[in-house]
Amino acid sequence: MPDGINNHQAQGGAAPQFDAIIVGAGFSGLYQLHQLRDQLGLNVLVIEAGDDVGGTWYWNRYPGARCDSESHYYSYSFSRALQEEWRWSERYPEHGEIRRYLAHVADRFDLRRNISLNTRLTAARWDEAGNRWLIDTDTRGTLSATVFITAVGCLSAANIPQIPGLDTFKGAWHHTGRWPHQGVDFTGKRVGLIGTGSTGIQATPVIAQQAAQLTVFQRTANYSIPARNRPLTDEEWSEIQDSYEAIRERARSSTNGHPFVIFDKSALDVSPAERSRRYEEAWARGGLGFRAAFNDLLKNPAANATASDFIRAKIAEIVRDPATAAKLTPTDHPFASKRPPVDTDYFDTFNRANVTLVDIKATPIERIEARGIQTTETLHELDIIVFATGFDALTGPLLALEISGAGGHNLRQDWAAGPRSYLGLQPPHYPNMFTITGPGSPSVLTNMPVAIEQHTQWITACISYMRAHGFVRIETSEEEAGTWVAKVNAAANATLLPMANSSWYLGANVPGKPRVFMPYAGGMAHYARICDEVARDGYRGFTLSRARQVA
Ligand code: N01
Repeated sequence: MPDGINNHQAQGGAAPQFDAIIVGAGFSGLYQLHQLRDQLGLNVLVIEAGDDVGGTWYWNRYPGARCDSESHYYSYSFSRALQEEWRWSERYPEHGEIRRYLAHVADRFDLRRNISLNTRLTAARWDEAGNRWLIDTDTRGTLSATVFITAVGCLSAANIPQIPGLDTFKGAWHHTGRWPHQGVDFTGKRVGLIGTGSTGIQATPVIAQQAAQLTVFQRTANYSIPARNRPLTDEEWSEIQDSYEAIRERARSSTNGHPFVIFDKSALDVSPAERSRRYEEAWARGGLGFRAAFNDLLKNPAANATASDFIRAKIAEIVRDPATAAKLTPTDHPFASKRPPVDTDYFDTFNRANVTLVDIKATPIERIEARGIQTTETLHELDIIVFATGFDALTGPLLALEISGAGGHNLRQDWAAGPRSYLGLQPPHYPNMFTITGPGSPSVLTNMPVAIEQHTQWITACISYMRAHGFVRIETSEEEAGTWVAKVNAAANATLLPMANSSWYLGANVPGKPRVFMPYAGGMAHYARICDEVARDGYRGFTLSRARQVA
């Protein structure tokens, strides 16, 4: 049993009290715990539903699951010793390696004693009289904390489409974000995979190698850039170690939290020959850095069209059957207006004899039945269905917590028309609550650890300030949230991001979800400056109160 958890509840006593309760033991929750406990000396508890640390990576274990950010910067930067002792094995970290890294962090900083595993938060309620949060859990009764911090990730609520007849399917089915820990054996099986986002694009080539037959059901064709994954050599690793501080600094001062050097010219300001040379080089290097080939790919439609056309031409080159190549070619949105996937042999996989592509815009899925998936054209007989259908992103994990705030407010109702939050850090009417990488912050538009470190450090500094000045309550207002939401919209509208109608950034992938652009697209470094200025101005936009004012 972690420190600080006692059995008052079982004995009918008051809810066990903590200075802070954090939900989630992934990248965010672990570092937030370390800071609050070891820097500020607070009594902190992390609640985690899984049976180990890892967060998003605890659940995402599907074949081919690895991060699209490169390993040496998809990691914490706060501890030089940690950075020096952990050696990543490949250019992109595979899911198991990320879990081993996070387990190492938990052990190294002795975090486990303040983490309650196998514990699910069932509701969180603001107690006005006590000026505290009451946190209901499934295994430990009700706990109480002055500060409530959500570290639940942005992509953790699985989106499983309501396709009629799924319950009648005689085979097995799995969502990639809830993958069985023991793995799934595809040997000799007829597999159907629905979804061609980053996940489906990673899983398709790996499943194709094992399955007897793979049928990929595609709703929207996607752009994808080769990842060019490979083992990191000792020489590369020592170069990374030598320049680590500069790499970290570049990532922190960038738009997306990646240490890319963005070429300082428009795609339209160079000759066609140079443009094509640069795209070829970026394609050969591989990875999300393709977006840095020019400085206006996400701002100028004509510039973007040159990148989109380049990738379309690559698809036509790689995929031998012209009809399949045509189906795989995206035409309805500009490159990178949806989160761009990176892949290992994705397009080439459609040259395999055991792989079929079904365009479900042309021949939609009608239902699932005992033997497989019935489209308007035919019945695809299957043994296993894989749902690579993504997540109820950003708001889904928060709304699942059933949070009630001050004055009878309820987050589900408050966000019925879209998330409202100041800086993506706190919604109005939810005092002393902080949302790490919440909607309205750069979050999913960045390399996540950069956004996570910035948010957790800001929250730690804020709590430290409150304690130093005798404040016990911090809250924001409807007005501040409204102004910030307008900035989030304006930042998105200055880019091509809203041009993708089916993007999960807009909530468009979940039926009935309000279509609101959720992450802040104004850039990570710019956002961090705004947060710093807010703090420097005595937490402008927040109201801080001392105990007697609260009572
Ligand atoms: O999910 P997605 P994902 N019927 O929403 C389709 C991160 N990630 O899990 O485009 C049929 O992107 C849907 O079709 P459409 C990364 O940020 C990171 O792939 O909506 N199809 C789409 O093709 C990524 O962006 C890593 O028309 C349906 C697919 O399912 C995010 O997670 C690795 C459907 C879902 O694509 C989400 O990626 C993997 C339906 N009813 C993922 N509903 C890293 O490396 C949805 N689809 C860190």
